[in-house]
Amino acid sequence: MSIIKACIFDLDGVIVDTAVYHYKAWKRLANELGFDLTVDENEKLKGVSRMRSLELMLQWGGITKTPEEQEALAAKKNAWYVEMISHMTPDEILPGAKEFVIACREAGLKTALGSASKNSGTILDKVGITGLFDAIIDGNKVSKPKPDPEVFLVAAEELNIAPADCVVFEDAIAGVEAAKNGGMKAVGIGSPEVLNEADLVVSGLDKMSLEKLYTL
Ligand code: B16
Ligand code: MG
Repeated sequence: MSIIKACIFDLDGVIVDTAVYHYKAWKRLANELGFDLTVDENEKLKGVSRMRSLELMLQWGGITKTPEEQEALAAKKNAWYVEMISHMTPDEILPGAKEFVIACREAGLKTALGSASKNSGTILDKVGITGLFDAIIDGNKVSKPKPDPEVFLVAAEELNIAPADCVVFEDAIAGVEAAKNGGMKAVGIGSPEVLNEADLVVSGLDKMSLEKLYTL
C-alpha cells in the first residue's frame, strides 16, 4: 500500500483554463492559412505540445509546410498566445484550485506542476501562485509528450518522492495515461466517461478534498 506524499498538478484545465487563448491563437493562424478551426478540433489539442498541435491543425486544413515554415508558424501563434496570457489575473484560477493546493501543503504533502506548456512560468506568475509549488516541470524541461510519463517522473524525482506515492491531477486522457504509465495514482478533472482510466474523477478541484485524496 502506498501513502500519498506528493500531488502533481497539470496546469491547463486543472489550475487555469488557458484553452480559450490557445483556441483564439490557433484559429487566427488557421484563418490566415485559409481554413477554420472548430471548437471540437480545439478539444483534441488539449494537453498536446505546440508542434504536435500545429501538425494536427495543418492536417485538418489539408496544408503541407516545411519544418522551417512550421517553426515560423508555431512562433507566430505563440506570440499571439503570449500577448493574451500577459493580461491574465488571479481571477482566472479555476474554482477551488488554489485552496486545494494550499490544503495539500498544509497537510505536509509536496506539490509540483507537471505541464506540457513552455509558457507555464508566465501563467503561474500572472495568476500569482508560483510559490505554491515545490517543483515546476514543464515543456522547457522535458520533451516527451504525454502519455509518456516523463514530465511526472521528473517532477517526482525533483520532489524526491517515489512515483507510487504521487497523485497526478489531469484533465486530458493522455495525461491520465501518462500518470498511470509512470506508476502513479491519477485523479481526473472532468467527466468519468472520458477519463475512465483515472482512480477518481471530479468535475474540478473545488470538489476535491484531503479526505478523498486519502481514499486513493
Ligand atoms: P505552449 P497542459 C498544454 O498545457 C495545453 O493544454 C496545450 O493546449 C498546449 O498546446 C500545450 O500545453 C503547450 O503549450 O504552446 O504554451 O508550450 O495541459 O499540459 O498544462
Ligand atoms: Mg491539461
